[in-house]
Amino acid sequence: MSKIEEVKANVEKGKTKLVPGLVQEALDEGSSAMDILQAMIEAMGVVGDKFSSGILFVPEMLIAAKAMSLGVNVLRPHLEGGAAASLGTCVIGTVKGDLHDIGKNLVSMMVGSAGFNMVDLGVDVPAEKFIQAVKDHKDVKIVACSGLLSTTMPAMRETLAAIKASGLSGFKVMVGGAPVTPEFAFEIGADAYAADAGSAAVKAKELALSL
Ligand code: B1M
Repeated sequence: MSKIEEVKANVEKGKTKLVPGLVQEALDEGSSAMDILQAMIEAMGVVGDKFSSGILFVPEMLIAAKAMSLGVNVLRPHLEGGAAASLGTCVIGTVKGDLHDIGKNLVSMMVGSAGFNMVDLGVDVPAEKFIQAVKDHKDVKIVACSGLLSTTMPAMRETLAAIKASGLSGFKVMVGGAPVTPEFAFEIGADAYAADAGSAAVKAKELALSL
């Protein structure tokens, strides 16, 4: 089994003590940070499928998520681009009712690397908190909303409606997350949709430069 396959297998099993060391060993062997990240994302896909099939339960999902987060911490310096922050501020959060944060954290890391100051509101973020953050921070150019549950897509819609109703301007809104589609993004009035963290960074930069 290659080191990357070991990383994947141990994220799936939620081996929190082993994963950081294996990620480091994979890097030391010359694997790219993006390939290791991709393997961990695939592992979470397997965990999700096993959850859907009733083979795994919430505690196992939680521990696999913890293992992945620890692995991402090891990758972080290799993924971050280190651009001088000059594109403005990006407010990011996972919408109300939704506790998933791994994808949001990856998006935050990549968008930050593209040159934004990140204001991360965390998970389960109500619309008012997004709005308050725009008011509280200077130079907000992007509001980024993540959602992983089909049941929290209405919260994403409500968040965008509340932002629009607030009358605040001078920034663009980007949405993403597994159940979100470009069609849904368009329907709820988002300025952009991104499928993954890398394209979110590209999109955020494009949006900020278009303002
Ligand atoms: Co949850 N969960 N979960 N879960 N969980 C999913 C999402 C699920 C698909 C599993 C399944 O059934 N197959 C399913 C949702 C089904 C649906 O809605 N259609 C599900 C469910 C049902 C639930 C609970 C309801 C389970 C329960 O309690 N009965 C519950 C809900 C809790 C809540 O939020 N209120 C729940 C809980 C949890 C844990 C807390 C145990 C844990 C999360 C821990 C954490 O995040 N710290 C968890 C996990 C780990 C998962 C899976 C297994 C993995 C998610 C993940 O981290 N993926 C997930 C199954 C899966 O994804 N296949 C599942 C890796 C991550 C890198 O990918 O988050 O998709 P992702 O992010 C990507 C893109 O989506 C995109 O870029 C990222 C990186 O490339 N992206 C954006 C994300 N945000 C973006 C924003 C952007 C742009 C792109 O712009 C702003």
